[in-house]
Amino acid sequence: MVLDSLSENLRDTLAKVANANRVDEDLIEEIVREIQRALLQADVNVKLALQMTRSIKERALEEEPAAGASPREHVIRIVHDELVQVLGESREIELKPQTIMLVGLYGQGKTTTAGKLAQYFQQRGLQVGLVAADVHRPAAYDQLQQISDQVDAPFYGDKEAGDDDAAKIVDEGLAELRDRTDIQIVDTSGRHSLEDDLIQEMEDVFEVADPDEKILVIDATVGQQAGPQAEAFNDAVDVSGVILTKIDGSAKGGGALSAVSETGAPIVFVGTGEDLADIETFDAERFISRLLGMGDIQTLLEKAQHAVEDEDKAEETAEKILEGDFTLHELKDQMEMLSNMGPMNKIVDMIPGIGGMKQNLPKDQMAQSEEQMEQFQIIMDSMTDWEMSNPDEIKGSRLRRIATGSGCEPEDVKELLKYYEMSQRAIEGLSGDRGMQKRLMQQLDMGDLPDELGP
Ligand SMILES: Nc1nc2c(ncn2[C@@H]2O[C@H](COP(=O)(O)OP(=O)(O)OP(=O)(O)O)[C@@H](O)[C@H]2O)c(=O)[nH]1
Ligand SMILES: [Mg+2]
Repeated sequence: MVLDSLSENLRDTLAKVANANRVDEDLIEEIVREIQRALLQADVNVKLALQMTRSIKERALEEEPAAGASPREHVIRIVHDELVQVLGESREIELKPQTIMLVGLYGQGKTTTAGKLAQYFQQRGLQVGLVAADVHRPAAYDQLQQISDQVDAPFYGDKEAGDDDAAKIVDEGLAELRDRTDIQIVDTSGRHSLEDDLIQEMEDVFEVADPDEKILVIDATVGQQAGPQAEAFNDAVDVSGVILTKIDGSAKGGGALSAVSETGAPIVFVGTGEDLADIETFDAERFISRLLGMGDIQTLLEKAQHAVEDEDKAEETAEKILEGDFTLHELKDQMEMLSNMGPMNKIVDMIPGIGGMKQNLPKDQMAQSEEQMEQFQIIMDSMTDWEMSNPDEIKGSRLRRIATGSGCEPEDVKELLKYYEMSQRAIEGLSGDRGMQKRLMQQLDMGDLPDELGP
């Protein structure tokens, strides 16, 4: 994964959001601070990092979540959007016959990238030829020739070429390769800085080559400095795209990416290693999703969602019980919540705060077997809403109908009703205990006791 530490930091931050009980200003403050720190560590420009985190904060606190989105999903979505926006529009180099020229300063990865691109297009069914227009270093010729052997692509160059021969070689090379290949990639020489003679050489070569793409290759390890470099080249020769290389070996990749995006020059590929296969098209949306591990975050959110739903339901049930509203509905809710939790005598644990009171409950109640609980659930499924709310009215023909409907004996229905009554009595017993209630309310974070529960 590219930009490992930025990715890790952002993922950790978002995991915090996904696992949070509630999204409030404190949490937003905290995550915004952490995102800021992560961005600065990745060498993202201070101003840009501040702007972005301010925007995240504002949006997280002011915007309404989209329909169906939880507050946590909302925040994660905003962080994602803002990061994508920083990386700006992306551009894809078309898969079509064309001439591509690579330019850039010394040692940025041009020659390696020429080989990577050749392989990339070959794998997509296009014939590719390579032209060695770096006439200043004899070793450059050998390097590209070796790469062309490696990818089995036609190659044109002149080992004996002199310092002024770049345009001539490009002219000859393209004349030869355009007949035999779909895509011609021209590798040019680098310089230590963007001096007049480099600009002149680029312009001369562009003139004879008339390239479809003028691609600037920049080493991402320079971080933010990639911005001014892209700008200078763009001013001088109007590049059509940027390839950021060595994004694998740099903690500063975030700075390079954002700084280049700010210049408006679209990033078209990123180089992610020394191998010829280590190149990836650059799509801001996809890149950020991967950086943030959106798949992981999605899973986290789903898990957190379930936890909260259970929690909300438990709270709701406990609230109803405290208000003296304990019908078969509440009993069933509890049973369902517990269905994956093993022995059903844990049912009392589900009423938060009461778990410790188990010893006060009738022994019989604890003894109910799981099998019986399952049967109880089936019986309750055969009841109408009204019956669930009015268990005291279940008798006679009504009771027999429920038994038949759930495929059991009237005795079993009576068992359920007995179990319900016992549970209700136990809860009524607890309702008289104000200290117990208070602990319960605190545990549920429902504030003070409502009046009707006062002494
Ligand atoms: N880790 C890593 N190394 C890379 C990447 N791209 C290029 N390199 C390495 O960077 C070094 C320079 O690459 P070159 O392709 O020779 O660079 P260049 O721009 O052609 O250099 P000059 O022709 O001398 O101007 C080589 O050691 C490459 O292996 C990349 O994406 N990741
Ligand atoms: Mg080179």
